[in-house]
Amino acid sequence: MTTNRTFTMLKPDAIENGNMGKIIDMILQDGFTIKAMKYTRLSTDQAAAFYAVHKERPFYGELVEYMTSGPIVAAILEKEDAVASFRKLIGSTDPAEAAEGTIRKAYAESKARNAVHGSDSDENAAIESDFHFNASEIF
Ligand code: FUP
Repeated sequence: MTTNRTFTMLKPDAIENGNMGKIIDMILQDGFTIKAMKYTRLSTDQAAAFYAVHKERPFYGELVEYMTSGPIVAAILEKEDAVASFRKLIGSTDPAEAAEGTIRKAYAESKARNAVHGSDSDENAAIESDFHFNASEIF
């Protein structure tokens, strides 16, 4: 079953490079509405838990270190077929492979510093949203 919500984070490189506003604008222009949004910084425990699925991958340590290196923006987004639609908008993990017009094509630096996260399934979108937001923070 597909739902109409997904979860995103604008990663430390996006904030550091001053691309926060431009990326949020691309998201809104693509037809998403914002259900929840938070400017925050992940602790090492939070980042390790969020990326636990990648624990065995060689880049896990660096990924956790990078994701805690500066503030991020976490958000819940709504649109029809949100997960697939947002994955299309952000583009491939590797910016060298990301299609023209995608957020990663425009703003990602590398596979690690790739500007934005997008949930890869409805199930993970719900888990990741719950990880960052209480029911009272979602509108
Ligand atoms: P994506 O779903 O497109 O964010 O990509 P993956 O699930 O494959 O990877 C999760 C995160 O791991 C990426 F956002 C960035 C990081 N990563 C690396 O740091 N190096 C890699 O070679 C691949 C992924």
